[in-house]
Amino acid sequence: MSQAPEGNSGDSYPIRTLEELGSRARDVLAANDIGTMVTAAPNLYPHMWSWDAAFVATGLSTVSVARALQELDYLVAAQWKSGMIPHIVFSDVPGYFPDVDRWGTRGVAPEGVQSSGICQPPVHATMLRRIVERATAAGGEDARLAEEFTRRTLPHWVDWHAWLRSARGGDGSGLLTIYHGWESGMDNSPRFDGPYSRVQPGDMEPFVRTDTLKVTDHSQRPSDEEYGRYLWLVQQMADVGFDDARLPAVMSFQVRDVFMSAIFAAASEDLAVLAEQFGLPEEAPQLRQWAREFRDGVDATVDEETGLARDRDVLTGEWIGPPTIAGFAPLVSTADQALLDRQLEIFEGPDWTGDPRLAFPLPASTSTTYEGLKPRQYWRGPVWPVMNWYLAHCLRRRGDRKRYHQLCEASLAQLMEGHFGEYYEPFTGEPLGSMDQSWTAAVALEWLADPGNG
Ligand code: 2M8
Repeated sequence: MSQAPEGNSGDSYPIRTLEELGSRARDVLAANDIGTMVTAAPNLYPHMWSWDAAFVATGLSTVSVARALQELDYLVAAQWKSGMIPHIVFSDVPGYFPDVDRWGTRGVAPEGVQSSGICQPPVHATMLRRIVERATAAGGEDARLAEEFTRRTLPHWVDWHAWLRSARGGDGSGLLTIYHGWESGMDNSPRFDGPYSRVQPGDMEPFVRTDTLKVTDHSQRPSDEEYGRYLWLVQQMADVGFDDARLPAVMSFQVRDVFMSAIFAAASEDLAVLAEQFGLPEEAPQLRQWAREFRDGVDATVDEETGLARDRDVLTGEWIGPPTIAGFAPLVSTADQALLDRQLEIFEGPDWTGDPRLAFPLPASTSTTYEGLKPRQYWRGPVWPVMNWYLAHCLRRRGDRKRYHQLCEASLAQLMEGHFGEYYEPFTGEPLGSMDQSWTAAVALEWLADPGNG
């Protein structure tokens, strides 16, 4: 890449040493820290996002365990009475759409909390366990703070999982249902093309997007038509006061999300471990039961032919076909060794990280041989650093340090270009979307703290 992307001075790129990468990553997190929260990105996303905050916290814990815990504390303080942790906790910084007014959650969210009315993938317990392990290994004040925090907040994380299980996963399928693509975190993935094609926006307030003012190459963001559907779903929820019990009857988008379900299974297991360790052992059997139920639910979605896990459209009963990174959900949660082996073979094969055209052997958000691949567009093709680290973390937890280390080397090589992009073009390695994205900086710190070769 010869030119720095918009908004960056570009005079000191790329980065030359790993020390410099670490120091820049810490600078990014410090610059995005507005005191109460580390915003997801400086310009495009000036608020706290639920799963971003969990990844940001684990990255921050390499610098300061106290600051990492503060991040999770701020998020958990926004928990709704139902147990839901909202996908956005708004700061007072203007400029993001849809804002809290458009969400219409005032009076529904807890007093004093400004939030959206949907959720995001529950990576929190997994990241908290990682922070606790780091703090325990460090000992002293870090260990004390982590223990105090975990004992104090455990009931909240358990309520969060209980809400997911009852409001979104109580139908016996072992899969969580989402009512908006934003809940998956993979907003415009081709996973959702079928379900979104059946969402017909009705009358609603006109709106002006702000994301396309910030990412001026609009081909890197979802289309206006997609945004119309996103806003319509927000309105459908607001019309029933975000009442969980009424959503199944009114929502025109309902998908059993296989990747979120795998995250839930893995995080329920992590939460059980924390519960046993920090004073809530009576919750552990229930959490382990949910872990098994959702692990089995995820395994049961695997397509014999492709070897990939699949979402299901609740409203049509159809399986969802496109080969996206969500197809690797079993890498996160399965206990079936034969399935794991098959998934790893596909993961390293020519449709994924073994595609010789790739700039770095890292998984794209959509298979690079898929005819619908859009290599520059958001969740339709680019490589997402946060996903690389999360999948590698899951492999490391299984004892696979070799693959963790390989993914680490490729990821660090990619990140040396120095902009901490939100996502990257798979074939050229060009950073795209927002620059100085917090979770990208956070996972850079994680890779540097444990390259997996020790
Ligand atoms: C993206 O999503 C938001 C909506 O939630 C957006 O496009 O405005 C997604 O990549 C999501 O996964 C992420 O949490 C969020 C903030 O980084 O941005």
